[in-house]
Amino acid sequence: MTRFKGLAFGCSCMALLAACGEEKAVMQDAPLTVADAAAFMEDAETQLSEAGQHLERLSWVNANFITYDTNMLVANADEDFIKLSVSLANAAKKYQGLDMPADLARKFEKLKQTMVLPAPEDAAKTASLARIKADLTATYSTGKVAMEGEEKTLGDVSDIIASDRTPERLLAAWDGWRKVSVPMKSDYAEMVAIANEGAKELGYADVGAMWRAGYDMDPDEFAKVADKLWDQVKPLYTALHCYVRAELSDYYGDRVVADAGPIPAHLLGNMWAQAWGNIYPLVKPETSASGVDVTAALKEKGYDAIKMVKTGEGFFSSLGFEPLPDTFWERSLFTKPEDREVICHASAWDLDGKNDVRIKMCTKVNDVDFTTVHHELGHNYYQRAYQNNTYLHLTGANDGFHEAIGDMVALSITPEYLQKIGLISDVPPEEADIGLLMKRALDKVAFLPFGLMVDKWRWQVFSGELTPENYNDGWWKLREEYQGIKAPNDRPADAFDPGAKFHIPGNTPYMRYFLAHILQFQFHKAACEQAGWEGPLHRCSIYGNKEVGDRFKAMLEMGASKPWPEALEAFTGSREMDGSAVVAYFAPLKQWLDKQNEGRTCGW
Ligand code: X8Z
Ligand code: ZN
Repeated sequence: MTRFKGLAFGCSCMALLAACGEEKAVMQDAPLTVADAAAFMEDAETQLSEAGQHLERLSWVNANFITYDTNMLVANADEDFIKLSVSLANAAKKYQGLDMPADLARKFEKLKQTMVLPAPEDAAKTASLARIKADLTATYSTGKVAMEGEEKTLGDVSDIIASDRTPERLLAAWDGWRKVSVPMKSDYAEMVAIANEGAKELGYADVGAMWRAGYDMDPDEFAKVADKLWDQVKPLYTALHCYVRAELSDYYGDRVVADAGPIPAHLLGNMWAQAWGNIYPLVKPETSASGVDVTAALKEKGYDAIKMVKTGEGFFSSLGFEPLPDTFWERSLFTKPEDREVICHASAWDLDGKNDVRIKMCTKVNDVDFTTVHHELGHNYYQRAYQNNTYLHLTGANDGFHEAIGDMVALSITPEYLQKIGLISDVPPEEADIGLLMKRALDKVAFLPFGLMVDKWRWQVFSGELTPENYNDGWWKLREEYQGIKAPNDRPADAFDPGAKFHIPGNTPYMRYFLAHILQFQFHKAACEQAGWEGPLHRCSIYGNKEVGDRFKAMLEMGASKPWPEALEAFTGSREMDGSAVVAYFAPLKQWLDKQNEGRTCGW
């Protein structure tokens, strides 16, 4: 936690802030200077840091112990944090028009972005916003599905979607989970209205524009960048979709999956059809030698949650990162407690802006969570690496970077690596490559349109293009347009299916994951080039490469102190996010898919 550093004007607490500005006006009546702006900013960062840490600790307790009281406590702390952020962002307006150094000007922009959802300067609306946020998260995280005579958790129904192959049971699990979000809809609409008012007060068209402003470029320009990235990878997705639809049609019959049009969403192995790796056994290439079954290997070698995390730590250590502190092991949550409600959705935390980093996961021993462990640790190593920056720079170069770090490392989990750490004994022959690539594509390529459409939906909600009565239809329109999937049944009039995805009630912007699924391949390709790797990208692992680790660390240490193109350039040599690394990585699979798809009509 950054402590109070002392200021030229000695104004450090919120109550004094207004008085301080007035004092200057009365005493000196002098125009505000850049030095004034810098002093204001330093003080603002100190206050935000202290309030932020308080909110973070309460949120940690709430996420580990969801009760009526912890929900209330977190709502109160959130309310205070929003009030502080809004008052600082509004107070900052008086420095507008000053000719500031670029760095300071950028901090003033960032000062308007410390809240995901801003409130207007109105105490009652701020309190409502904070209460709704806490309620939505709690409703999602404690949601249960009545199925087969018992109360199932999201973890239980997700397991069914992952492994069951009977369409009726899959549908019951899929549909059951979507009942949890029905009561969220009116609160969600109220929250959108309040937050939009807040965004307008800060000078944004709406909350969506505010989110798009977080990328060191014009918000409209960013929307175009996202579309351009999608255009680069769309042919690959379409080929995968075409092949998977044909395989599922063979398996389930064309009464369940037609060989044209969108795929029903309950058959893709994931509750949100966002990553399809779980249906690999149904669609795996027949000609391919058998690949690696990481879930089976983990189970066979007796891995538990802690061993999975230790293995992840080992990878980062091999790149030259310091081991995780003892407090990480003492304070993290690794498995689902039986005696209380927790937020099971995996997350990584930084409690003090220094070394008090933790993860919170309801880890299962399987390949998906093995990857998620690396994902979460990526956040923690990033947080530790940038700790020497000031408050507003204690984050990723952009939010996509933050989500890409651990994923980039996980791309180096190759068969050779698994053999090195003793998880498997034999590395599969080259003929297995198409299978390995297929498994990766099912997770990573299938994710791309989902990663894009979630915030396309929210942007439409925030702009007013979608009104509450159209929330659900608008969601499925985008699901079909981008992912080529459809709801497996008629959706009831009161359905609020977006709310059945954690990040909607949780208000976590989602474009970050789309960007991360582009960036992680860009990072991986650059890392492999730095390592002098000349083989196919999917066989490259940077495990143990300290030189690559040093360059990686240098990018991470920058945090958000520089516009993201500079961070990207520092590691990859490029200043643009670029989908061509995804295309290069999957090129052998694309060729194979195109061959399989010959004679098929692809698209939906
Ligand atoms: O939410 C996450 C992480 C935590 S930041 C587990 N992810 C997205 C999701 O689960 O929907 C990682 C991939 C996409
Ligand atoms: Zn993440």
